[in-house]
Amino acid sequence: MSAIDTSLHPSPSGTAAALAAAHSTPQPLTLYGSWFCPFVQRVWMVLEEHQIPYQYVEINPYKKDPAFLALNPRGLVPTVTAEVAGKTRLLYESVVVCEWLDELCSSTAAGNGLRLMPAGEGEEAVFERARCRLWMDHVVTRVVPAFYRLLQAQEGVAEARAGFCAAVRAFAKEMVDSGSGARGPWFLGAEFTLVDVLLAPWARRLFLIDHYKKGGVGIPARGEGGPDEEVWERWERWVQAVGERASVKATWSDDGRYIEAYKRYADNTTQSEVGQATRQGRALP
Ligand SMILES: N[C@@H](CCC(=O)N[C@@H](CS)C(=O)NCC(=O)O)C(=O)O
Repeated sequence: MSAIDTSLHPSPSGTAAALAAAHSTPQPLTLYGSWFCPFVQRVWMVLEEHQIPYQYVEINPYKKDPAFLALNPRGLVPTVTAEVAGKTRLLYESVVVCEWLDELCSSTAAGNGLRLMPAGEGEEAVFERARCRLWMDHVVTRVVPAFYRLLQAQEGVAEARAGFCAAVRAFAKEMVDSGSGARGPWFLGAEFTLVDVLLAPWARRLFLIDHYKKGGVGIPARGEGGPDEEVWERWERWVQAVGERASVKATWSDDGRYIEAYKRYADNTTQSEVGQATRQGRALP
């Protein structure tokens, strides 16, 4: 398709460029990614959190190279290959890959022993893991689609903004209601988990909506949250912590590059699968 987004910068910039360069030599584990892609950033963050060896290979998923399609028939990044215990493994879909890598890395000697899901036995721990999965699902099925609906909206911006804010508010309210804020900024308070990882790339991209959409994201400023003041303060605290997280910073290119890359989303001409699904009111790929 000629309108496909192939005009993107071919490689990461800023801190992500340095990180990609530091991970350019072949390793048993390879992440095929694109610097601009938030789904890739999830997986890249998990690798950085665990500090295990990996190779980062930049590709343009819009070009649908046959060699890439042979790895991932869906033709999407992130895609990961790994040699594990003498077997060649291949997986795609960012949530699946994040969960797989978190379990794999936490059990390998090369890792730093981190676990990005609450550990432990017993009903309480089992429930806490399930609650995390519920809010991971909320991010995937509610917040992320609403982000694209708002970014791509040409008409009905106010409605799209209200939809996005409602999805974010539900996430922030869960953090308030669970009392996690007393322990730390993350969804669970002190521990950084996959719930945070799954939403962080879009939180970091909120400035694109402020840049492109008149009226911006629409989250009330401090002191203007009315009855939801506590909820929006909790959200702000979480967003700020995301911006300061080392794995978020390390995988981030220059702001200006994202502004260029997301222009096609903002004017709703992108031919990406996510963009087309949003335009057609379908579930995201
Ligand atoms: N559900 C997938 C979505 C991945 C995705 O849409 N990646 C984009 C880049 S941000 C892509 O590869 N797009 C290629 C295309 O739209 O043709 C995941 O979570 O990994």
